[in-house]
Amino acid sequence: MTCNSLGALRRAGLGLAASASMLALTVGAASALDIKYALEEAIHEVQGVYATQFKEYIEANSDHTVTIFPFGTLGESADTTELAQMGGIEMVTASPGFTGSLIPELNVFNLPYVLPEDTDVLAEFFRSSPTIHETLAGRYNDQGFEMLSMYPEGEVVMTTKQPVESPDDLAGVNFRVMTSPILVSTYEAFGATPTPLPWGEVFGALQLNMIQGQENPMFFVESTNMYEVTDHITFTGHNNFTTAVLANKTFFDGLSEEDQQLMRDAAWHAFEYIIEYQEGLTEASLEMILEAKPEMGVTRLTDEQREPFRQAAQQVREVYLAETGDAGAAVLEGFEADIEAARAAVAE
Ligand code: 6CS
Repeated sequence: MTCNSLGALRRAGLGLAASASMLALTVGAASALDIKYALEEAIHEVQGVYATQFKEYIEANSDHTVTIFPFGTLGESADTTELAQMGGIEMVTASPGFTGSLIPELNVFNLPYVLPEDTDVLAEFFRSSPTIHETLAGRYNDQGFEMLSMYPEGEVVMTTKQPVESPDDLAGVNFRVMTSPILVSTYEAFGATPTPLPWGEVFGALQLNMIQGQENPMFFVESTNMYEVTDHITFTGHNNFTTAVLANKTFFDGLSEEDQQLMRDAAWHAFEYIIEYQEGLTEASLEMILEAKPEMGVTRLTDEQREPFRQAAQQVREVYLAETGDAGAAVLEGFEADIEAARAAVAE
């Protein structure tokens, strides 16, 4: 555990609480639990809305409680993921944009132009994909996590200081990416100078012009006021933001079968809620941005304009395959087959 994580534990007064809850599990006590659950976002943002649904379901259907720690209260994503892995907290939301560094095959979510754009197909894919629920769930197990859910958070858009219509427009742009290395490869291939940073440093770096661009779903661009420090939004259609809801595996394995099922039911309940919650969210968030800043530029790339970005995506796919070998190739193949199956199911 890093000093940061230990510091975060101490700041939140969790050291003793964590050991006590682990001890209760080891001696098999059936007493009510308090499940500590850390997020990468604020309580009113998508991860917070999901977590609130999860908490309400658990608390309505058991004596257990869930305490949510929104972004910042226990540190950055790397800190909270490590806390959950070590058992200092029981649950965490951890996005492949960060955890792709820990589990290389998760970078499949970060590959441009792989996930479907149709939101019904996308939801069905996350609901039913064996590659997610079996193969990748197993990779999370190897790292000490039980994967309870993965869900999309919205189409990723670029926000920049200058308009972007082609990779040439990204030349010389220091573009912030999350810390998974494949995102560095992506923005290199897109023509920018990628700069991996934890979330907490992004607003200041844009304000100081140390970076000139970043990517995120529209709701997040609005809720974190990214539009105050960038002037153009570009819809490139290259990805949808994915996140994962994870429980510490030792904690989860120590639960009764009934409580394990309760956790899974709560996760599915929150999944369906968050899919519905996001209907129209991108458009509503864009409207709010344009109300606050009417001069914000908005570009939707045409198919023709997307083409060079799509071609660049091929390079990134090669990097992913070189870095993940046969295991990564199987995940990508499974992913594409599952997307096709979701497309067929939605078309029925
Ligand atoms: O860009 C990021 O780092 C953040 N983006 C979202 C949508 N959620 C959390 C993450 O830290």
